[in-house]
Amino acid sequence: MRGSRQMLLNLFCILWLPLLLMAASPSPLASGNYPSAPSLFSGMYKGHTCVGCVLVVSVVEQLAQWHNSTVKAALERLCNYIPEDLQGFCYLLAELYGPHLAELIDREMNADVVCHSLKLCKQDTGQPLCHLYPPPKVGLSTAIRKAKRIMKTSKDLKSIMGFSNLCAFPLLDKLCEKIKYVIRNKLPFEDFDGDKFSTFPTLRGYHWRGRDCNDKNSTVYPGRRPDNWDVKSDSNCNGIWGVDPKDGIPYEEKFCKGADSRGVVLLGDSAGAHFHIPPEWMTVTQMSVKAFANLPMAFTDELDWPQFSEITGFLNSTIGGWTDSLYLRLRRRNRCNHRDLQNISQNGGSSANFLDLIKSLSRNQLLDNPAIVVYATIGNDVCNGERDTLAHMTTPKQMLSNVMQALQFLNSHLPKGSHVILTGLVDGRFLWDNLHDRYHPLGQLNKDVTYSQLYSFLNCLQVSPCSGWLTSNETLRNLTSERALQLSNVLKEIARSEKFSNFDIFYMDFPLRQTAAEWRQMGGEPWQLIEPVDGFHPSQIAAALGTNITWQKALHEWPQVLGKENPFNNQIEAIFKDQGGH
Ligand SMILES: [Ca+2]
Ligand SMILES: [Ca+2]
Repeated sequence: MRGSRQMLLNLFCILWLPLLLMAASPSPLASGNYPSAPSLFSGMYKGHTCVGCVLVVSVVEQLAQWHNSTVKAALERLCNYIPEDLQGFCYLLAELYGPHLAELIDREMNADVVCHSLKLCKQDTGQPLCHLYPPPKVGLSTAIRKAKRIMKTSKDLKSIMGFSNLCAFPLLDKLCEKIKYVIRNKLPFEDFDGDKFSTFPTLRGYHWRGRDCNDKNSTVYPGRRPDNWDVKSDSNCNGIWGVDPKDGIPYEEKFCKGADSRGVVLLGDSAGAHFHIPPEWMTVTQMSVKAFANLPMAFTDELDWPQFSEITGFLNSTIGGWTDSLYLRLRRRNRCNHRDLQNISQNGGSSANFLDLIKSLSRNQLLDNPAIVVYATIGNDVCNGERDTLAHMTTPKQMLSNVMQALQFLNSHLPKGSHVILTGLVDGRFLWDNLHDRYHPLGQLNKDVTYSQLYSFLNCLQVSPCSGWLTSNETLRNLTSERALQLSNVLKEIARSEKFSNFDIFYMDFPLRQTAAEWRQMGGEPWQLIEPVDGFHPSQIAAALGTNITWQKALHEWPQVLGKENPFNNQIEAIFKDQGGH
């Protein structure tokens, strides 16, 4: 079972990425028409392909430099670091691009020049040539022309397009359909009883929602009120069931009746899902087999790590920092809440696309416990990669309409006695202010790539996660923050004035300023609160510190949200220790 699951996982990695890229495009998935293979390299994929190429070529170049080896040896070294089942794919790419790469890099062409000459980076008419590194002395376009002359024959490169067409293979087409379904609906890939909870970790499985404890019965899942006090079996997966032989009282009744049990649900974006690209993947001085061991898991979790996140994290962090979360604190407060978590987030989540995302919520108004829903789109309503970024931001009017629709949906799906916390948008000026002159992981070996360079490269390609904040244009950064503040005020006003029958509603600012202040007091530096690879997302440290700030605020200002402290926690732990795992 384990072996076959592992193989499945690896297979996914190969299929997942191209499909995910397609899903990121606004139209094709919605209409059900998938772009044909060549179009993977047109439109919006083009920019990402260029970033991917520059990244990989940089790593290969730096590996050769660091180990004083040939480019061919560096490519082989890179493929050897990658988990075994994926190596075939790596060698295939190496075979395809290796000779060209070697030829170009040996002539001291940098990654920008190499990727332009391989046509994986393209210049749009009337647009500038995009580059990450400082241009070569002869000038970028001259260097690219020269490189193109060196490798006149590029026809064999066309076969790379075949990769995106893997789904045409008869054995893989069913799997591809299933993956598309998972990507589209944000529901677990492996869920035999269809209750939206899974026993499989990734592919929207239990890293995202509490682990199912019986995947053959759709009435057994985390978060429900216990069926007949769980006398015979555990119907809500909190590990508590059976009857106390001393007095004949069911344990659920004894310990959890009237205990104010509740779950936690996050409606969030990439920050809430905890987007993270391990810096070890692109720092040649730290590269090893061990550094890439988590690659299949990371890919099949969409490069998110919800299991360590601020709201729903439940496993000890393996990506630096530590794990602290609203869920862990609620569980500590009341052990009956065990496993009652749902992380309904997606990279790029905004008030508009939440309306679709929210449909994957699992909560039964009649059978389940109330929930605390955290609504947190902290940036995407003002963040986009467009050149006229201001014109593509959510307006306060749209925000009001989007949030109200989401709240109405929640009111018709949440059990009575639930709570909703609206989180304000972040002030992203923090990013430029703290990072722009620091070196990116790719620039550390040769001191040649700063965040400011990375940001302009991404802006040039129109794939920046946020061209309003990740820019040297101070006026634009201020305007973006101004809009973010206006949108936060919409949320604040909704929390103040709107009433719903099944939940009460609260507002809190995104606690970045307090997080930074606390981190300084602990002796840390502000840049450590930002993800090193993307230079955009909150880091593991920021997430864990944020939990405490949110918790303290709730404890002092709205304690009813957190429920009572369960006096039986120790007794429950003592009796059901073995079931306490996640
Ligand atoms: Ca299930
Ligand atoms: Ca139970």
